[in-house]
Amino acid sequence: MQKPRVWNRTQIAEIYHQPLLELVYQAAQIHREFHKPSEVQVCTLQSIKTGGCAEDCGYCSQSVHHQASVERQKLLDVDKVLALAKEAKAGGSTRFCMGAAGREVRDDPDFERILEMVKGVSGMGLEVCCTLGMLEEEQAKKLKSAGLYAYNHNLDTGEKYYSKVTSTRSYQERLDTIDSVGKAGISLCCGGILGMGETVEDRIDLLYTLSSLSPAPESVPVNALVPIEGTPMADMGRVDIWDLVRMIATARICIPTAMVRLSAGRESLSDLEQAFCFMAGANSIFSGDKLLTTPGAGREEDLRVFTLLGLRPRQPYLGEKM
Ligand code: SAM
Ligand code: DTB
Ligand code: SF4
Repeated sequence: MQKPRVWNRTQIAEIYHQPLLELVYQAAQIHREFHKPSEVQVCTLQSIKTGGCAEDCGYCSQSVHHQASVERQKLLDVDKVLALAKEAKAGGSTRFCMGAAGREVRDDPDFERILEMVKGVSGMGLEVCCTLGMLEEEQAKKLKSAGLYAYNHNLDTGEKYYSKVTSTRSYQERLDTIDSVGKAGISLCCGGILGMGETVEDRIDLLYTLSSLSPAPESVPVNALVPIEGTPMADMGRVDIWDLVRMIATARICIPTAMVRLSAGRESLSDLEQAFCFMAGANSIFSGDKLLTTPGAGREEDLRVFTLLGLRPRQPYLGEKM
């Protein structure tokens, strides 16, 4: 297996702009070198605290600055979350990702409760991931001790476009949290969103930043914007499928060891479009009928696509503890 290499921005742009089929072919080759091409990791996403967020991320249904009709939900109970994780495991998921609305983690009883959730879910032999906003190194260490496997903290887009997406936090703050996650020895899940009005240059900037992170992200979610009524991005059209394929393929080539997760927006892709994304190196999905606040494709539908394309869910590799 080739060692992952370091790319400069020009090289990433050259990869991205290759003739499409050449790009997909190259990505498929790298995919086969670093991963089993028929295996897809199935993950479950669970919102553990919903809505009422003080940040103003333009795509998000959970911000108090927007008028999206999302019902607020305080932090769920530990037992409820553990029951949902058990269900997810029984349904074939090997990773359970808990998402909470909010700018940052605070040292309060809610955080203690989240630590309990992490302990419980990791005790089930599931990879446990959290996305809770900004995090200090000490908090990251506590999550690590509780058994956290990965932390999701997206850069969303390139640095230059970031202020058009969110005004209440900076790119540097995102990078600082990413740094704390790395220092605590937690693997990083970090990616972005396509279709927020950004240019190809912004996407290449994002890929360059992601591929330069050290350690490299273990997982790179590629989201296609789900336009949500009441948010400033409600009227953005659907992102071009070939842009999505190019992004996935370039991420696969430049960060070959990462799980490239075909995330939000998958539910509106046709079988053919999803097939192209898997061909281009996507090897993970969120399964089930709900993402955080928007509908998912549904487990039956996911299984149908897997059968159609000859894909199989990746087996858990973490030790069974329960
Ligand atoms: N509050 C935390 C934070 O901002 O990091 C975690 C939750 S946030 C909802 C997780 C990620 O979901 C965002 O960084 C964004 O990339 C993605 N996301 C949220 N809403 C989306 C949408 N409407 N379409 C596509 N991706 C979305
Ligand atoms: C990520 O990059 N995508 C997931 C996960 N990380 C947390 C979130 C998608 C959210 C889609 C919009 C919603 O359901 O509210
Ligand atoms: Fe809040 Fe996260 Fe939504 Fe931004 S993406 S508004 S921080 S929940």
